[in-house]
Amino acid sequence: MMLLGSLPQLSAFQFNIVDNMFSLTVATMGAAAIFFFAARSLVAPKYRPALMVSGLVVAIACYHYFMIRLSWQSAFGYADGSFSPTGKGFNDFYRYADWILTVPLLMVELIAVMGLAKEVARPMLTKLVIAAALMIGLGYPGEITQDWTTLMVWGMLSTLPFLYILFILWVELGKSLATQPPSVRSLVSFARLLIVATWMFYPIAYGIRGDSLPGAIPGLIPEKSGLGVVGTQIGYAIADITAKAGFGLLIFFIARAKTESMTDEERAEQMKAAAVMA
Ligand code: RET
Repeated sequence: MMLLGSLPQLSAFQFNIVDNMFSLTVATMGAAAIFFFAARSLVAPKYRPALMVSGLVVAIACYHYFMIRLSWQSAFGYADGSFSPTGKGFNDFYRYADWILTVPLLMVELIAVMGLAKEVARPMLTKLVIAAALMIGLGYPGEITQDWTTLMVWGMLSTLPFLYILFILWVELGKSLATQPPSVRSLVSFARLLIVATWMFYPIAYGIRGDSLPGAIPGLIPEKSGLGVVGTQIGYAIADITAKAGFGLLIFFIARAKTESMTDEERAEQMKAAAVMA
């Protein structure tokens, strides 16, 4: 929760663009959830858990963005052409609660669709999940502070596990690329690239929040201009749509391509195994 009174006054445009962005995000996440759950039947049983997890990620985000939007609307009140803080604050906790659930699930999604051997997948997933929890937990105190030094210290601490995650994905998962069928190799490598590219936006959005902090970002974001708060919220929302719904779609394409490259015998065998389990 941001400290009371720390939010800047916003113009109607600034308030509405964030409010509309949250609304768009709720709709996108909800629609993506329906799609991923329904699309399970289009892929081989082996890849269905990956789609199930994609659906859960966007369903969790749909709920959280709904709550984030409600909190945004109660944090500001309209009077005389602009939106002033009501004093109720804007609850950032929803976002961190969302990440702590969804980031590990995104890792599960990626590893599940790769279909790696258990001996390779388990330790990699354990490392990724622990690092993700540390990254998010360490970032939170900086997100809610009103002090630059605190923001920078926690931000930097959180960046360490972040870099570790990028390293594991790039190097260790890179090695596993060779085990993927040639038809999906470029899709899997694109998924890895999408993670690295979209995840970079999070620390950037975190840093530009500074206009509610003394001094803000000199020459870039003036104090109390609203630019930092608005930029951070829009940045996180765009990054979340790409990292959850966009990434999930890519996982679906990979699962579909792998299903299509299976021989008829392999497919029949998996169907039989799935029927036995059901
Ligand atoms: C924080 C704090 C500042 C330093 C870093 C951060 C990284 C956050 C990331 C979040 C990713 C979230 C995703 C959610 C989608 O479901 C915590 C902002 C490095 C990378 C992918």
